[in-house]
Amino acid sequence: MITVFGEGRGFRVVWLLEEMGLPYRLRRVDLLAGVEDDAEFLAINPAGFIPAIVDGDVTMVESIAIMEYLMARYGPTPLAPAPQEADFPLYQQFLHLGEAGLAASIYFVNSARNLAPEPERNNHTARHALETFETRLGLVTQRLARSPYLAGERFTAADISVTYALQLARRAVGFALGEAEQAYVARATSREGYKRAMQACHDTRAWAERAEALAAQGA
Ligand SMILES: N[C@@H](CCC(=O)N[C@@H](CS)C(=O)NCC(=O)O)C(=O)O
Repeated sequence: MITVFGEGRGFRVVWLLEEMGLPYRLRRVDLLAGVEDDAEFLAINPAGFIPAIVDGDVTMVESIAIMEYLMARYGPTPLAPAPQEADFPLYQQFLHLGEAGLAASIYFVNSARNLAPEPERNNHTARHALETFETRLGLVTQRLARSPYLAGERFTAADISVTYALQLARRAVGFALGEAEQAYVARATSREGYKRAMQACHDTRAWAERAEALAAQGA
């Protein structure tokens, strides 16, 4: 049985597991309360960040690497185009851009805007991180003008990676997505696998509801 430690980017892993129909257990990790006293989790990831997985004698961190591991070990799956398929290069590109270009950048914008002391909020690094997010998002927008999903005609794990990043941007910093990105997120999140993942991930669901309520107040 695969155990997923923590939501956050762990939502990507849960979504993938739901799409693949693999059994798993979700173990809550409360980052807000702090993980100092969570000895079981620290034994899995001494660096203290989420997500992590345990699968038999395999322990891993990094959401994209975990997804690649699961698809390689328990595939083949249509979520991962094979290297000889035409969709493969852009699949690889957007699978990684979803974390390295998008989520990692907006994560630090959130940290600056919502967690830093007031005088440190508007700083060079936070502005640079936002610009990085926006330039990478431009590649997503360009691609969506040509195909419904990032690798091509079919939904893949690259869409799980990028959809999570776009939701993070919207929920954490109120980033206004364009029409094409909004339609894309609606398309990806109408999947049954996404809905099951949202049912399983209580913290993510509560976070999404809070963000929607805040957005409605601002509207
Ligand atoms: N690149 C990593 C990012 C992991 C990450 O930063 N996770 C956040 C929550 S989603 C976290 O644990 N932050 C607390 C920390 O880094 O100590 C991944 O994709 O898994």
